[in-house]
Amino acid sequence: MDSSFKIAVIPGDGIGKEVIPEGLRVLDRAGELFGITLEYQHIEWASCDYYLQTGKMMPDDWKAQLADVDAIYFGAVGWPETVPDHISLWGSLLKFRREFDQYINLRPARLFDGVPCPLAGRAAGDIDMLIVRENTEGEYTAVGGTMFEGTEREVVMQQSVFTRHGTDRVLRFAFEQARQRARKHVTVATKSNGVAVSMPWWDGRAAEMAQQFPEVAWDKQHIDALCARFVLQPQRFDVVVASNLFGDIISDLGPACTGTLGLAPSANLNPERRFPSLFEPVHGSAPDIYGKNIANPIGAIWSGALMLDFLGEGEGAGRRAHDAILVAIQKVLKDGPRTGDLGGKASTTEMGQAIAAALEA
Ligand code: GGG
Repeated sequence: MDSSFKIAVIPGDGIGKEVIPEGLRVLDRAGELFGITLEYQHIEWASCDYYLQTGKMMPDDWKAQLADVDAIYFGAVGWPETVPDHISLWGSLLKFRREFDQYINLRPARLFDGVPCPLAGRAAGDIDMLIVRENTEGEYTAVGGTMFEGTEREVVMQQSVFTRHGTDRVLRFAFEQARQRARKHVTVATKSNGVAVSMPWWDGRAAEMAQQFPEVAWDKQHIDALCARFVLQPQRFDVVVASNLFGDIISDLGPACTGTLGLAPSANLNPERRFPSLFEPVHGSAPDIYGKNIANPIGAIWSGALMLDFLGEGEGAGRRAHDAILVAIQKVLKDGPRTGDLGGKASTTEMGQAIAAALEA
């Protein structure tokens, strides 16, 4: 296996600039321990600061600048005080996802020992789910428009776009993931009673896909009932697959049920590796806590572990480094320093240092 990789490092906005250095600290230590060489290309664009200087979120030649990177390690985007959120998001993160065809957004949520769970009576291990979010189409389209703006006759329209190709590939990926997991179960999150064209169609695509995976059990649930069950019976869920918007919502709710969004990682994948994949914590830029060095860096650190695993194609040094980072995170969550979202007083830096120190080959 190749064990030398070039990574574009994009901290972005707000606490992205605080958690990414801790992620790099842990990646560097993992690199030393497992013989993985990481070369970083540090990038300041894809941030609202860059937008304020240039009027764009990214330079015109952004793709050329990323031509030889193996992956992108990303912090957060958004600074609504100065740049409207839809401009910063569509000008950076969504461009990466769409133009690099990162059609899978993988978002695990797990309840760890030592993390106060907001749900009564839950213990470590009770929640272990993998949310698979469709990442390039669905409700996230720029297809629509307004008429009679600013008048009483104002009309606003926005289309959702679901393609057979796009839906089948995310469903297939979810079933493949489930096949490799102990419980081998997929839940398809839709809303086929209310959204009466596209969602029954999604359910039908899922039923057809399920026939190719007889060893995987599956069900479909309306998104509203599913959200209630996330809170009341989270142990029911194994792999959950959803459209872009539904997936975004439940991948905040899932980690919130495991104690804090600060833990949640994500991998925006182009599984065929035709383009670089992007790894980022699920949380955003959190302007309310930025500048205090109190953000939880675990979402970023875990995302770094997912990156090594993906680069190593799920085996060898990459897989071992991933597993070791997860063990180090668990050790620190159990006995080590903790940030405010976990009920402690540790800084972002202290958490990062503790996880790097706990890492063992
Ligand atoms: N690190 C993730 C991040 O910056 N998220 C900003 C955001 O609002 N994302 C919306 C989305 O993922 O669809």
